[in-house]
Amino acid sequence: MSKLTVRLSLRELEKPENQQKKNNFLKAWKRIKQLPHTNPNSFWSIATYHGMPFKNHEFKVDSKKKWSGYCQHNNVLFLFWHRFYCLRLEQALQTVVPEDEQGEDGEVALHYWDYLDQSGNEYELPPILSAEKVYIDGKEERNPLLGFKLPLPLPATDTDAFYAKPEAGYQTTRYPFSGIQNPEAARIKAMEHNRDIKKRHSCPDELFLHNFRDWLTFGTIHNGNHDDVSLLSGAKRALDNPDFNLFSNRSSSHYHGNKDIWRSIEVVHDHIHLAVGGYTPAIVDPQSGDVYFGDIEGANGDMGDNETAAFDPIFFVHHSNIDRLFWVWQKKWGRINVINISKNLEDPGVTPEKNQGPTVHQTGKQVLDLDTGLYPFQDELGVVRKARDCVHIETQLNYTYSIGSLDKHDWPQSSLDTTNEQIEPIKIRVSKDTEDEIDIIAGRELGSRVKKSLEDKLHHHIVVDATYSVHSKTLHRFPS
Ligand SMILES: [Cu+2]
Repeated sequence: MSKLTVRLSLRELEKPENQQKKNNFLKAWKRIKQLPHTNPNSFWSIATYHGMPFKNHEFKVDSKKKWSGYCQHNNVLFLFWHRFYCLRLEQALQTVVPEDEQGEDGEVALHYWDYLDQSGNEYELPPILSAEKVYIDGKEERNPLLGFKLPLPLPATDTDAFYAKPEAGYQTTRYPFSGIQNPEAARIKAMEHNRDIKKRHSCPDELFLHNFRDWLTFGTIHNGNHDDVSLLSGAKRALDNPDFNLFSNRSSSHYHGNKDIWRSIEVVHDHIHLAVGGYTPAIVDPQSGDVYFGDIEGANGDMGDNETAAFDPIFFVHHSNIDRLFWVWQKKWGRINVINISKNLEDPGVTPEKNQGPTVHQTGKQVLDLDTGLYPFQDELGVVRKARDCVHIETQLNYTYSIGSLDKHDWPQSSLDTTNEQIEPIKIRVSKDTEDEIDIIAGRELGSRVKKSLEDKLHHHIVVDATYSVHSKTLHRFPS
């Protein structure tokens, strides 16, 4: 197996010893953006997986019940789908700066934006996300992470015409500006809004930073109620929850959880999207009577909506960090090999019709689990990827993360022994040469202490089948 790809924080990337890595990262970004849109490794191609342009136009909408992008949100597959998504982008970056061009210690990786890092000027953006100009191979160039100019239009469908970009050449937009282009009346309002911002503020970047700081420190207004959970404490609360469903997604945590105690990592993720893109409550156009999911008077940047968020490169350094926090949770709770998704059908995070609606190749009542196809991701043989294929990022996917915020070099062994009533037990066949099946707490990695206590119980030595975590035939649920 080749060397593990190591993803660093964008601040670590600024260190003198990482200059080659930073250069290659920027160079790779520049190149995937320049590839022809027909190239599968082009940024355009990969950005289109997430939302617009919609894949399955025969879905008649009911915009809240169907989602015609591939991305998974509000459900138990959110973290898995985006894990493969980040990997796909990272592979494209590595393709355009091949190994022989990378130089010593210049490995290309999808580095992460550690916005929860409280160790320095936490309320500033890492320079690589804000600088107009950067150096690539010694030449000053426009920073490829600032945005993307779409080579093709995003046509309006009956699902989500509001976010369509009817003309090619649209430039992605961030707070405090608006990128609304459709319909024409809405486009004109957005243009006026943008002109007004520029007229009144000599430095719109400061408005962006101010907004970002507000989200980071104070939380925000939801349905008129002030939510005073800062992003950092929200993330800590999410990581403290050993139940995968509750940790992973907004639908499950809203259903099960006490809102004051638990918080899913998806909500933390949402807040960064809104901090970068802007918040957009629904309004009705007084003239046409059309309902818009956005306030044209305010900011409406691409990161604030699923339809176009992935066209802003910042999306991927954000999701790399969310994926890292997923890995931190896995390490903390001993789930680096096995993750148990609860199939409680009352949980709205489990069936598509109760959350974002079915995506392409899904049905509304389907139960989402470790074997659900994560379209459009495939392995080398063209087999559709599943959550089960991306549980262990190092052994299954060959990458890892540096130690960032909320992470520890070694989680205390005791965390593996914590029991929690909410967790459904599963049976794991621990050895090939015994037929015994042992009940252990769901998803818990078979750490040495657990192994020892099982051995004591069974009075014989346990040989752990190394493949038990990734093959369904050795992993059974209790019949319900
Ligand atoms: Cu996202």
